[in-house]
Amino acid sequence: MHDELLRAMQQSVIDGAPTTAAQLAHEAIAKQLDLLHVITHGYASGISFAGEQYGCGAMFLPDLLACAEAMKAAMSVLEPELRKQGTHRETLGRVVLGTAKGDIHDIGKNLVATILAANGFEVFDIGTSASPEAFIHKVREVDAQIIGVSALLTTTMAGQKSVIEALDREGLRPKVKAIVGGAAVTRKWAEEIHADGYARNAMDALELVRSLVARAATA
Ligand code: B1M
Repeated sequence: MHDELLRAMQQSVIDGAPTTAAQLAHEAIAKQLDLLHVITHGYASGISFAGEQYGCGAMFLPDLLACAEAMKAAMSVLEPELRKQGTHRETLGRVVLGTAKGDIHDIGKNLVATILAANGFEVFDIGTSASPEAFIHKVREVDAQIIGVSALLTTTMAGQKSVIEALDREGLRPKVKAIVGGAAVTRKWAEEIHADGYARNAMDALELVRSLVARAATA
């Protein structure tokens, strides 16, 4: 599907070119392309390549920052459109979402938030580097059914465990279900920390949240 456009999107991220990245996003909307496909095979593929280059020392942190800026510029065009394309108008459930303490990565978490919101869930995004206390506070405030903790760094995965331990300590489970995800996270890790579910990407997160909420309703 539109290979040339996808390649241009990848390149705009690798080049750290926010204006081009945003222009290409507008082009995708105008052409009525599948925006999730565009994000995954265009921009996210570009940022993964940049991450690999950074990982092997061929790119430095300022370069990676520029790549992230370009990706964010594209996402700021695409995310409102994805929300608009959402079909559900009634609220299916409330989800508190954040990135684990010490972790500032938010591109993937924001995409998960957008997909959930576009599909009928009320999402309370508490941002990045969120402490277990912040998660607990928000869950109580909005009476959420689901809590989602994203982690991109191996060092901040422990923050997911801390949130789950805090939920248990506060007696909020099993009423509140905890899900985890992020590049560093595996299903095995999710099981190890007794999460209620693991999702590999934003669409999997949507299916997982749907099934957890449905199961809770019939329990
Ligand atoms: Co960072 N970074 N970074 N970084 N960065 C990684 C994660 C790294 C793998 C790069 C590398 O070395 N190859 C590496 C981590 C190594 C490790 O721990 N294993 C790394 C590092 C080391 C760092 C710093 C420590 C670098 C430094 O300062 N020396 C630093 C950390 C700062 C901190 O957090 N305290 C840092 C900083 C940055 C930038 C600021 C430059 C930027 C972030 C900008 C931002 O997010 N606002 C950045 C970026 C862009 C990356 C990479 C290249 C791309 C991440 C991304 O946005 N991917 C990343 C390499 C990589 O992942 N390949 C890397 C696109 C996004 C759509 O995918 O986030 O995976 P992702 O989300 C997916 C799924 O994972 C899933 O759904 C999403 C959509 O499908 N998902 C969930 C995510 N959260 C979920 C939650 C769920 C369910 C599914 O339920 C709750």
